[in-house]
Amino acid sequence: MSRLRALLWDVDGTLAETEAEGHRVAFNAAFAAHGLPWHWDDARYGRLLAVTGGRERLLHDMQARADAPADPAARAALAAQLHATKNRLYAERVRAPGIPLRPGVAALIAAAAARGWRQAIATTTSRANLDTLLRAHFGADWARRFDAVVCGEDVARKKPDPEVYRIALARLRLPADAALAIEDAPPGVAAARAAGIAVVVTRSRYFADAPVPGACAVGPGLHTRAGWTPPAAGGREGAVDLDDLAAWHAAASLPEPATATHGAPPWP
Ligand code: XBP
Repeated sequence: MSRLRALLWDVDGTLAETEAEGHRVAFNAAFAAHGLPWHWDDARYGRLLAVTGGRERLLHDMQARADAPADPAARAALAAQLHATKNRLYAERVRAPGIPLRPGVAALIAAAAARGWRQAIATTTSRANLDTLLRAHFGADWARRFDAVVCGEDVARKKPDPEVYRIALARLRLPADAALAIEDAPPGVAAARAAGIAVVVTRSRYFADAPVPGACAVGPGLHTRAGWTPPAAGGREGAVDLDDLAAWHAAASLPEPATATHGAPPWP
């Protein structure tokens, strides 16, 4: 029987496909606004998503650019300016034309609330970007839908480090085996697993085929019970529901939570 009592939601790629037409386009507009001839095409951006956090992504990319400032302080200052501009432009895009929630997400959040499950946000994105996205979909009081909201600013180290998930569990006052993470990207899956939490993966645009070792279920999206591994039981049609999540959670082999020593991030 499943002990599942809480859902821990990733944001970018999981709640909404924010990366390609949201963050990526806003990064490119920020480069132009700062007079830089830089451009992140789709393929490059997909590779850069291995680096979580927009400012960290910028700093990583600058390491390979001869025209980036050589001085570390100047480089950090430029990254901070670009990130601030990107976030402003991202917010404009989220407001109009808007970025929809992925199909099935809103219904599952509502169903979990109706069943009394606790819910948290566990994201590496900035609080302002999260606020803009969820305000657009749930209104100014969006945070009332969640019992904990943990963002990039709340952690010393972003995913794949498990800190964001550990903080979410602590704020929910729940053990790891009472929660299920919903993720789309390998760094997020690794973070949840290292915190001892079972993970369901909804495939997203940039991680359609990425290996996600340890996920207890992998499928095309929460809007459909078709195409999941392992299959959703019972043969009925429709969206993934709470019973599907509970069944996958019950069958998951839960990882031992890693000790709180931080592993090295996947970039220099
Ligand atoms: C996704 C990310 C973020 C966004 C940009 O986070 O890696 O870095 O691409 O966000 P998650 P910021 O999947 O954990 O929601 O610019 O706000 O850092």
